[in-house]
Amino acid sequence: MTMREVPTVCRMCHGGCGALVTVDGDRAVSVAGHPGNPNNAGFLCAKGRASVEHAYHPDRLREPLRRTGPRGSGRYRPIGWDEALAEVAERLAAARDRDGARSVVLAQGTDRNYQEWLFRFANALGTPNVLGPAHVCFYPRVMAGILTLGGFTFCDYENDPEVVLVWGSNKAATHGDGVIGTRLLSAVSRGTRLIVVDPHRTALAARAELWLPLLPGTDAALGLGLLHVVLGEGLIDREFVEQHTVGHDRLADHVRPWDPERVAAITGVDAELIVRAARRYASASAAAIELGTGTAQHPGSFDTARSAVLLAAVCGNLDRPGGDVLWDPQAIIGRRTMPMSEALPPESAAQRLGGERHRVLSMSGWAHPAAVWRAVLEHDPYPVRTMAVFGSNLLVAYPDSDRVHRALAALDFLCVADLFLTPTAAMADIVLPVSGWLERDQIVEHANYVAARRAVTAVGEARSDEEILLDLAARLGLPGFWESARAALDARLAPAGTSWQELADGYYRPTELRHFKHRERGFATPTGKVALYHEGLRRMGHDPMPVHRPAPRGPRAGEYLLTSRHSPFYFNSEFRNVPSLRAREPDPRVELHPGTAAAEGIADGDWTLLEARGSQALFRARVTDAVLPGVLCAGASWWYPELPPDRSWRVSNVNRLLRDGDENPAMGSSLQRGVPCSVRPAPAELVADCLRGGAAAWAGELR
Ligand SMILES: Nc1nc2c(c(=O)[nH]1)N[C@H]1C(S)=C(S)[C@@H](COP(=O)(O)OP(=O)(O)OC[C@H]3O[C@@H](n4cnc5c(=O)[nH]c(N)nc54)[C@H](O)[C@@H]3O)O[C@H]1N2
Ligand SMILES: Nc1nc2c(c(=O)[nH]1)N[C@H]1C(S)=C(S)[C@@H](COP(=O)(O)OP(=O)(O)OC[C@H]3O[C@@H](n4cnc5c(=O)[nH]c(N)nc54)[C@H](O)[C@@H]3O)O[C@H]1N2
Ligand code: SF4
Ligand SMILES: [Mo]
Repeated sequence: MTMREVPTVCRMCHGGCGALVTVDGDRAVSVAGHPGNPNNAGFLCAKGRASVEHAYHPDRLREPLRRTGPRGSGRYRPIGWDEALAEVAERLAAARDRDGARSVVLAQGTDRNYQEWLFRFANALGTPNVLGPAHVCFYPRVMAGILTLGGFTFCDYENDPEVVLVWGSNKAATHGDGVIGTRLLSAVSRGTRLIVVDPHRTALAARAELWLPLLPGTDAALGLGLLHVVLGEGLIDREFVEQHTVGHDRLADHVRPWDPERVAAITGVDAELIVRAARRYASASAAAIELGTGTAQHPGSFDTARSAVLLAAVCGNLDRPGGDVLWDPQAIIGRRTMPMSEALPPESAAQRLGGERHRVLSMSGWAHPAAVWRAVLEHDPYPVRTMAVFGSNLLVAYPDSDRVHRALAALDFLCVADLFLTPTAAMADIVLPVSGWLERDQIVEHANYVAARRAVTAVGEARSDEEILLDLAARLGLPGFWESARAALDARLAPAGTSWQELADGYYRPTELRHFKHRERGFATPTGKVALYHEGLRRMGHDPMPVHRPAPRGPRAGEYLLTSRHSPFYFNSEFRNVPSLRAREPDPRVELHPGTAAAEGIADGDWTLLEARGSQALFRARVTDAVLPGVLCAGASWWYPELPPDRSWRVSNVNRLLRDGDENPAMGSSLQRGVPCSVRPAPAELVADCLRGGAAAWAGELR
């Protein structure tokens, strides 16, 4: 066989770097960054470089499995695809016939370019309940944009912003949501200046002109403070505000009480620094805002996102070259149209779990996890007994992991499609092996391009989520699907006048960047203008202007403010089992200030016990002055692939320390930032026992 090089798009994260895969026959040999891809220009991170190791990992699921022991025992036997899919289809149909389609919950984690397939399937089946982490991830931003200005914006790095406000984002390491951090960094090397808002002195903060080290969970107050300065000092784009916005005077009145001293007392950021940041942002010829999950995992999420959009609007940065540009998708059947939302009757959509309380989240199509667990455990407001999970490790992704565990244990039927037997998959009745990114043809749709991801290899009998959903749709007789995955690729591209073959040959189709679109057609809102004051939100029972929601309680003596961040070497809960990546960060880490370490008798590298809300978790201390005194920053989504049978999600899972209940009203974002938490050295026997997977861990010695 001959060696060949295939241009494709990496999906070890959802970043979307161009990749060149060297393939020997039907085996991928290596992956390199694609130098011709404008997004990453040859860059490939440590995760991307581990793609081949990940693809052929010995623990990859290679056949469908049926559970043979009690749930959670991890005992399975291989079965054929036909048997597996027949059973899943039968269980979904039986649940629909018995309790209605709404009693079936479909779950997906972070987006992997097949999310629209799951929504299409759910809508065709008739269930309003697709569960995902949208509310703590990307959607406060998405929905703040959609409601305020009729669309979602992204930073225009092609036209060199003078300033980028990096707000709760570690983009240089996380490359979130289709924007590769390298594009931001290269703008910085060309002269873009950074304002960074983060309790952690990240690599971006270290390069910033202004770093605002705020206390976790106080972003909404900062947003009000920035608006106070900008509106109070009249640092606005008057023409834009007059022609294209509604509610300026109400907003100005609303933020007047939020003077820098008041905001400084809440956020811990110097009043003087708040004023300088506001002036710097507002006086730039063009400025963009990169809003990350630092701001999203908190009851202030939607308020902060709204403040960011309002800042961009009043300063005239919307759709300006080098500003925040409204996304203008290509004409494919993609993110906007693929879900087939019109197929779900409005009376079904109105029954979405959590929708009554979190209306904006529900508008985006997502169910709320706390409401899902309640429906499973208490049948309130109606029973949920059946769940099918396509790529989500629920036991580590959501707050109150113990309740998630109880809910999974209580289901009549659980099916999990994954590449590995994760803690969540190990709870399933049927496990479906899915293909990794090197094994599937997929349309990649990001803000600035559409490209082809190419199948270059196969592993065992693994199938793509798209193929699985197509098969299930056929078995259930659902309308709106295609006869093959290949036919679907062509059909989805046809409205843009192209085909799968053409896209694969051409590889990369840039999305045309157009500025100042509102000058021709206004904004896609009911008034055609940007809603600074939002009447629709008020009618939904939510706040028409951003507010600050103080924490339920502050830290007591011996407590610190807990937050978390994503690791550069993992993707959420993935890759703890990939040796080259595990070697980079072998243990779960909590970062703490030298002052905190000294006060608690902790040295760098010690195992510590974090305790909050009555639960505990083990983390290894990393003592660093990069985090603020008084802050504990833990690694997110940790589990131990080496500890069967439950692959212990119980030992170092920061979400065991968090609860639902303190949520943003509009979006339902959970309180995961600034939670009072104690830290102390962990008893050596407990650590040894837990890391051996010993009796203590299983008996739940860690409460
Ligand atoms: N405390 C705390 N909690 C957090 C976060 C935090 O920062 N702190 N982050 C939150 C955020 S932003 C998010 S997005 C969520 C992430 O939550 P999830 O998206 O649920 O992330 P993972 O836990 O990594 O689970 C994803 C699973 O999908 C599998 N997988 C990968 N590719 C595919 C595929 O193509 N098909 C299928 N079927 N499976 C696949 C992986 O092996 C993995 O087991 O966690 C949230 N939870
Ligand atoms: N390598 C890697 N890349 C990833 C992921 C991963 O797990 N690993 N996950 C992917 C996913 S699903 C997402 S959503 C994106 C997330 O990408 P980012 O938005 O960059 O998310 P994080 O790195 O979790 O957190 C961003 C920053 O928020 C800071 N922070 C913590 N608490 C607060 C707070 O209260 N306020 C403010 N302002 N900042 C705070 C943290 O110190 C951190 O620097 O990354 C994606 N890319
Ligand atoms: S940033 Fe994401 S897409 Fe880019 S190489 Fe790393 S894992 Fe792949
Ligand atoms: Mo996310």
